[in-house]
Amino acid sequence: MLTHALIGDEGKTIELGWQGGRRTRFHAMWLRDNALDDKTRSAGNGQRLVTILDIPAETRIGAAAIKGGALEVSFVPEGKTVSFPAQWLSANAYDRDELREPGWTGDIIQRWTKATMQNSVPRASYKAAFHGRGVLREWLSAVRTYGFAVMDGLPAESGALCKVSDLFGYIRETNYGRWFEVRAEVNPNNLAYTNLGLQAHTDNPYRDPVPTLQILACIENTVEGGESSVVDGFAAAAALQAENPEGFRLLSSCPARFEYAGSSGVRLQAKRPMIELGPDGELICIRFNNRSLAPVVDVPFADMDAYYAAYRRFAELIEDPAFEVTFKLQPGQAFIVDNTRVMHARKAFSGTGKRWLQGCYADKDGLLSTLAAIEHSFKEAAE
Ligand code: NM2
Ligand code: OGA
Ligand code: ZN
Repeated sequence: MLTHALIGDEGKTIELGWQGGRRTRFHAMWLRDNALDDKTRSAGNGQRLVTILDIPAETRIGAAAIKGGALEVSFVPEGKTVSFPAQWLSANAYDRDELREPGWTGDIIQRWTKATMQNSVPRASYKAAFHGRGVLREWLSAVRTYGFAVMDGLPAESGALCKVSDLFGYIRETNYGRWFEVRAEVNPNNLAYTNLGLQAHTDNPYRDPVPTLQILACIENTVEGGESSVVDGFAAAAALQAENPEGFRLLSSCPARFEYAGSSGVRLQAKRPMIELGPDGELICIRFNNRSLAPVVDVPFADMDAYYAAYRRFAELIEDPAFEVTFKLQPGQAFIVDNTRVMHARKAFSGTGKRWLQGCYADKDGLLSTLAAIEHSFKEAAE
């Protein structure tokens, strides 16, 4: 509920008062650019019809009034009057003064450890998710909040993992194929295709952009060992930052190098930090993979000792059982990880029995889009 609108800075800004005492300022230029009228945005698809150059640089607010739960603003020199719903203004307010520490994440992200996660692994049956939008919403929402989820009740057959990606988006095809067989091979082109244990890692850090989701589905698993585990990289990074801020700073500000050149005709290379922050310090991506780390050459000589100490400590935290959630995939089960956040590992397995997994990559933008669309439709239905 708006209580007042006060034009300031000779019309360059406006201060809005809200019931309860909150105040939020807006700029005339910002409001004009975000006008909701059908000359500014297409009524059909919501896309903006004008460019910044169509808006006069000297744009000011000439007059403003609160009218029935909306703010009405007249812009000069255009002489254009636009109405902004109060709810829209509240949802899009940018006038905040809280300072965010490097490594911050949004409220939707919840970090986890073994203690908080082992007995509450997010899980859905494929049938229930396929037939029920509510179940699918919960499952996708768990991927957004925790960075992983398990799905069971899939057919234990080749290609079943595509049913999982079909629920929300599209497979990202790579040099490994649309999907790949994960089983012990003779002359493997990747250590994943052996019976060796794999340290917790994110996949394909040598790719830019990295695949942001990975799905691993189990068709057969009668070996001894071969358990899967997942580790919240955001939780491990926060632990590193808490005990060694300088180490966190080095891993997040110096690029690492990653490379894969295990099969002929392929030389994938990327130059990215192990802990990536966005321009506003938001923690956005973990890249961690001992098999694919290339010589790191972008750390100042004077910092290399400290860089390696931080890398070691990060690895210790990632291997700390307190951060690790473990399960053994059964035929017909799959799990999905946010490959920008949650690391996955597997224990070594024996030569007797058979272990056959299939994996594929997909992308989080599509998953988040499907989730947002379901949430939007549920909200509309409730209104
Ligand atoms: N595979 C399973 O990122 C990696 O190199 C991990 C990827 C071969 C597609 C393994
Ligand atoms: C992979 C991988 C784990 C497993 O293929 O990327 O990490 O359980 N595999 O085999
Ligand atoms: Zn992997």
